[in-house]
Formats: sequence, structure tokens, C-alpha cells
Amino acid sequence: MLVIGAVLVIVALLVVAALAVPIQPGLPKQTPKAGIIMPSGAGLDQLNFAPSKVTVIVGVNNTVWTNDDSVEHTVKSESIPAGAAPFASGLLSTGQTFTVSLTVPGTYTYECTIHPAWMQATIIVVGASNSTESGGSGGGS
Ligand SMILES: [Cu+2]
Repeated sequence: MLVIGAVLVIVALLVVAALAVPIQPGLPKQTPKAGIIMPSGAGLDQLNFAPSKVTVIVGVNNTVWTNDDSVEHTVKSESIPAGAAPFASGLLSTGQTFTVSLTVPGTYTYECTIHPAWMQATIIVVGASNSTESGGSGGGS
């Protein structure tokens, strides 16, 4: 009996561990990370934060900026929901990235502090209840 009990505990732990894996890479419906690029040649009258408006899911998504431009840029929050933490990247050189986990739903605006007149963009963070359509596959194979 003790052996069976131990086996059951081990199986239960394995199931819990499998369910605890937070993100399945390559999941088609919801992107686990929102990738935002500062494209090469970012400038006035051009796309600068691309995309300039993204929607991410609270508790699931991180937001990652990558500077693909040849000059430095920054990411700094401007207007954020009540209770959310402000963020600021500092200088990002070519190829550098900056990652933020947004844990409070709402609308965030941010800018590049070097080019605030024209490098501005928006992130909308929605609650997890808006993203349940993909459902759980139950894992395993
Ligand atoms: Cu900039």
C-alpha cells in the first residue's frame, strides 16, 4: 500500500509540474511575448516603434523591445494605469533589447526619450479572461 501511495504522489507531482509550464512556444493564437522593433531608419514620418500599438495579455505576455536601428533609442513609460510600475530602459544600442512584464491591465503609452516628438507608442494590457479561447490541451502526447 505504501508503495502505491508513493507512486501516486510522484505521478501527481509530475502532472503538477507539467501544468506549471507557463508558455508553449509557437502557440499560434496568443503570442507569449509582444515584440516591438525600433526599425532601421526610424524617424519622423516613418514607422518608429513597430508595431506602434500592441495588445498583450496580463500574466502571460512580456513585452520586448529590440533596437534594430543604427542609433540609440530608449523606452520610457509615459502614461500608465493606476498601480502599474513605470519602466525605463536607459540607452539601447543597436541590437540591444529591453523586456518588461506588464502586470496591471490598462493602457500604457511610452516614448523614446531621445526622440519624444515622434517616437511614441501604445501598449494595451488586457485581463486573462479575454484570452481563454485557446483552452488547455491537457498536455502530454
Ligand atoms: Cu529614439
